[in-house]
Amino acid sequence: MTSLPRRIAHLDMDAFYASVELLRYPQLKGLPVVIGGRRRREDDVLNPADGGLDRIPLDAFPRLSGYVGRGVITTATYAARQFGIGSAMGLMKAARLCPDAILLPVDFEEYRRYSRLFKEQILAVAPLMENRGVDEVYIDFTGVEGGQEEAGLALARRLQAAILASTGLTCSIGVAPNKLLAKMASEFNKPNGIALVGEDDLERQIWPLPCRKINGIGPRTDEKLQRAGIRTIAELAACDPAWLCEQFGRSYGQWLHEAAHGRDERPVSTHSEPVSMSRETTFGRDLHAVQDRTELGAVFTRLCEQVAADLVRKGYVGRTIGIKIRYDNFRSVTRDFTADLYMADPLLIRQFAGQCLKRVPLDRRLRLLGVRVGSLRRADAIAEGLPARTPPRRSSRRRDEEMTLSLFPSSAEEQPE
Ligand code: DCP
Ligand code: MG
Repeated sequence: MTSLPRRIAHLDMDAFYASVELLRYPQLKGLPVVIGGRRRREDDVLNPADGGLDRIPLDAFPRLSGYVGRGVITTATYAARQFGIGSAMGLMKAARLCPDAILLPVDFEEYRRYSRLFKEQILAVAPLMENRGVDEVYIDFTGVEGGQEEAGLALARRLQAAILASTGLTCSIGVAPNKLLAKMASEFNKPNGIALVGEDDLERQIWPLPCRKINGIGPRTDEKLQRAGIRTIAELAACDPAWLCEQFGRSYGQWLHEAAHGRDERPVSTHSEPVSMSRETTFGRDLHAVQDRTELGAVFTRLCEQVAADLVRKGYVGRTIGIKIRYDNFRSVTRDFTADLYMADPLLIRQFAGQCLKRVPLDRRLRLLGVRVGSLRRADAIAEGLPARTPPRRSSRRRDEEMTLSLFPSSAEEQPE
């Protein structure tokens, strides 16, 4: 039996939330539109009693101009991106860049409906699909009928056509020998594009890219690499693996080396398990760790309780506890700690998250706080509190802290809300 070459596709919808909105309001096609913020009174016009959404005149749509508030953009149409607007940007900043852009509120239910629709189309053709979130999936083309034709191009075209026909939405697809390269490739010809990356294309197509383009290299690693003069994937590939292990720890160091050489053996997993669960909140006003200690502590505790409840409801335990904060200057930092036991208990999560918080500077005011629990396992597979088999790993640079104190008062001391 000859084994077929591995062909893995990564498919990602184009400007997903915005494109779904444009299906309702086709008169906005080609215009700068951003999706974000809560529903406001100005948005009421967008739901006329007679349902004629496509007849709402352009000048009835709310604009970014004069926006005051703390909302953040989830996504923007490609026309809006030309003004420098993009995901995660504050709406007030976007309003300065393009005051005439149309601002629509988010409608998650509708996006989830379209998410199910486009994934059904893929599953009808290629059953080996891994869900990666609301608008992206990996698909194993290897053994699918027609999956090897033109190195995957033919099947990618068929999928694009099927999704367009059933949803009216476009997507971009990358096909490569593995998930790592496919994920990068799907961005190459966005929107509505297909890109093929073969093993021989590594040097020409992948190596010139900045390290950040590797899914798994975050801003902190990138910063550290840049400080060492490593900007491109080619430069990363040329690094001595021993040096990478020294700098980033053994397993991540080795992974960096493999990734830079385009190597990735991960299978496409059809029963995709959640990787982490998190809760975050943007405050109504920026809070200070000292002046607003009680309020922050209460929010922090509530977030831990919410994540814990999510874990219990979905039947998971986790052992990597992390926090995310965003300062008033929009800089974000994250910290995490991997414990040697799995947990779903709000007090335990609170304690570990509190330790993480101690490792970030808290002299600036905060606009956002988040709590995440990762390294998940199904609770029924691992009794809670049971030590993990692998030794604890700590991603912090400070390895000398004791897991005892938490920064904010623990929930036991807190006033009921
Ligand atoms: N999203 C969000 N907040 C972010 C990033 C994304 O709410 N910081 C949401 C809105 C996006 C969707 O997730 O529509 C998918 O994210 P993508 O990164 O795939 O972005 P888009 O699909 O919008 O655009 P692209 O065409 O670049 O994929
Ligand atoms: Mg997308």
